[in-house]
Amino acid sequence: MKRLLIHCAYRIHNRQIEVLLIKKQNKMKNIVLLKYSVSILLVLFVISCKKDKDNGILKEALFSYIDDGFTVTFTDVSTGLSGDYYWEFGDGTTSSEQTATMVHTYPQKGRYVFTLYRDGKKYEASTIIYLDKSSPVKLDDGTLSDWTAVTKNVVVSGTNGMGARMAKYDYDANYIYFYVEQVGAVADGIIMDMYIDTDASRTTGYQLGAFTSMGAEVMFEGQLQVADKWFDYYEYSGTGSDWSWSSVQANEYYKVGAIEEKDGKTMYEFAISRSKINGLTGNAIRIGINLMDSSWSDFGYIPDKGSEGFLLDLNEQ
Ligand SMILES: [Ca+2]
Ligand SMILES: [Ca+2]
Repeated sequence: MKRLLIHCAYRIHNRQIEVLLIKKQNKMKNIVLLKYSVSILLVLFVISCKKDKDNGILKEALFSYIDDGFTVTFTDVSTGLSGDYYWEFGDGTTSSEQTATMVHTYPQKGRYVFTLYRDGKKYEASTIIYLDKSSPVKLDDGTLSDWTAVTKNVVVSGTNGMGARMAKYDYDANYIYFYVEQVGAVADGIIMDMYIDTDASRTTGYQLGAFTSMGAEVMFEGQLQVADKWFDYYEYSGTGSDWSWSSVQANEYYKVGAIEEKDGKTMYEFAISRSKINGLTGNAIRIGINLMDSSWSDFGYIPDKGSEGFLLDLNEQ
């Protein structure tokens, strides 16, 4: 079977969308697969697997969908079709309900292949959906007030946290979100080293002195609160406590949201992409943040220096 493979990348609502278009030329049948991580209120349109012209009238199956956590609303927007509906959700369940809008709640996080069939399965459209819990955090809303809704993964630094005050963490299918609070002004130029134990195992990765039960596979170093932001991505390439990190080149692996100065403190939010950083699609990670002043001297720790790092469960429902 001869196939034409076109692989292209689109930016839609700042989401990375990869589209695989496979044309089975001998059957004049097109299969379109959209591969992406979805998030709340991201509307996507999936085009048909078969497109016909009948007396000059275009006929194709087409749907859009919006997900909110594990609940997905599918809307039929097919062209030129009047026949029956058959909904295959990809979690082992189907529906033959004759409706143009279908709401379905998936049982858990995961990857699902959804297919809408029309006209006795003569026409179909299909897509892969990645689902995870939703997050209230938005990086494009110009405020940090969205973090008041994050109450679960809150880490408050104590005396051994020095100039650090607190962090909050959250995540969805696309990103892990971070909120950091530290004393001082943006102009102080505080530098962050953020260590991530991606397999939540002390026995693998860099053995930190500051966070006793962390073996970090990944480190980010940079300044996200300043105008000229940088945030370099490294993976551990040594053994034990050797300081040996390899720089990793990746595109758009982080993004920064609001930054505020208030009451002698600097607060800011950012996110790292789960799909672009190795090891972030597992069950849990440990996070340890070491802040340094502009002379690279210790400035703060989240959680406190000497603790085990913060275990972020990535399996919340
Ligand atoms: Ca925000
Ligand atoms: Ca590890």
